[in-house]
Amino acid sequence: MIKGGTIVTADRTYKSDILVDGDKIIEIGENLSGDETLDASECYVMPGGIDPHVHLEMPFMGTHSADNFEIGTRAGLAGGTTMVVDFCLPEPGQSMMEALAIWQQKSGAACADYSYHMAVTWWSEQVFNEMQEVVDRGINTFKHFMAYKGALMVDDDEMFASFQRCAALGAMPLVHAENGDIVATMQQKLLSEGNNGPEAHAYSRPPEVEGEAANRAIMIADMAGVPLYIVHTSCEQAHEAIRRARQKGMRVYGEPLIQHLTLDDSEYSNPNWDHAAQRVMSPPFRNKQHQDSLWAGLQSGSLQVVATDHCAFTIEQKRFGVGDFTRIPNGTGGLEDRMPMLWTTGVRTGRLTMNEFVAVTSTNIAKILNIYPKKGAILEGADADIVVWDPNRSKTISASRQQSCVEYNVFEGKEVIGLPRFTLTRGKVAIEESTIKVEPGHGEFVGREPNAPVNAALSKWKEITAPRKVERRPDLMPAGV
Ligand code: DUC
Ligand code: ZN
Ligand code: ZN
Repeated sequence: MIKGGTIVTADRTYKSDILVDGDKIIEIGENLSGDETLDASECYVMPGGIDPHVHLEMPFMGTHSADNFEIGTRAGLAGGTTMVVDFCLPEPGQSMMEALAIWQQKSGAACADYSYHMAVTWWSEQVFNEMQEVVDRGINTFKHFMAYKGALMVDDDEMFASFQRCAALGAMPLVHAENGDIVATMQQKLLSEGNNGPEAHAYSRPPEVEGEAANRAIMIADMAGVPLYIVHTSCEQAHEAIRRARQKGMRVYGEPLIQHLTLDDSEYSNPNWDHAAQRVMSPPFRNKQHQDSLWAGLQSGSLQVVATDHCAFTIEQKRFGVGDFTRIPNGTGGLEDRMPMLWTTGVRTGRLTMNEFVAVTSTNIAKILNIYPKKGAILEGADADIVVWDPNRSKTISASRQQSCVEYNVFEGKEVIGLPRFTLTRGKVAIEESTIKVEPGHGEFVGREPNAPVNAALSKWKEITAPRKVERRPDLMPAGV
């Protein structure tokens, strides 16, 4: 029994106790009794966080991200996140089913529940057919990289084909929106001019390349009649495209990262190469104007979700890029810090209400990914993924005390106020203040059903269907042709 707390959901705040049996919430009410009591006095009791965007042990840029599923999910739990969604990445030419088997193996030691998005990294009849099988296995989202030319990137024709396939399957495409051709050109120009440091990473990926790609993906999704989810929305140009599309009635979702909300591009001017390289991720950190735009989007609802893109690399891995910024593995951590950082910089400053905090860290994500109310809810029958949040507990973020295995933290030195007192994963207490009680292997795969087709409402554009050939009068044909 979770006793004496104030329940905060995406739409209500009220005092009540919660009774958990096995892995479910079985009763919500006053004066309940149970065999074991967790004291939630002075605390908010919220649905556990869901991070819809992480890369655990991901093969990428000649190496693999350092935190595996066990470490990553433990870091999540320590910060109040009870579920993660990773990206299954088939190599171009590789079967989706083969890649899925590898990801299933990797996630076996997860401490908390997880799911996958499937990446479309190449296109063929085989991929077209396998997408059905992927949906049958409980994966209803397909990721497309518009950047990383020569590696993961897909072209517009491949995206259009894949988006149409998603529409037919009730699945939703996701895009990493950056114009990969332009990034590659700018990278080469910068290198040829002697700009080889980590600051050039940001110069090669300005907001315009993200805005262009976001607009393009939205138009292609519109033509395919499918909803669209734009991952790591980092700038006003991409946010503007999302706002405009939503105003037209299109179901387009945007996902700012906690890093983009709270860290800016001055990090790349740090005289210490390691400091700057550790912050190299794509898209790069932006200036204050873009950060304000992202906060405004969360407040107004034009952006729906806060994620991390957790993709941690060690100092040694980052140093692969000394002398050539294009070889710095792209990625930063954040899984443990997302909820405390967003509470501190969002709720405590008055930018977000507590209910909005729950929406953007959990409930909206569960709804968009079609796992609500199993996840993302404090309701009888929901999974007991619960965070008992102590708004008065504080700490200074430090790599020396983090769960991630890398030696640094991009939020180093930041003071956060608001931390879990308890984190429960499907009924098990995984975190009790600073004590970690998680069990590797406790996490389970969460299958996600396809969505009901909503194509009709999405687009005014209609493909011309037969008869499409205009019959010409022979007497009006140009003579002699
Ligand atoms: N961006 C990153 O920074 N890392 C992982 C992949 C990505 O798109
Ligand atoms: Zn990405
Ligand atoms: Zn990512």
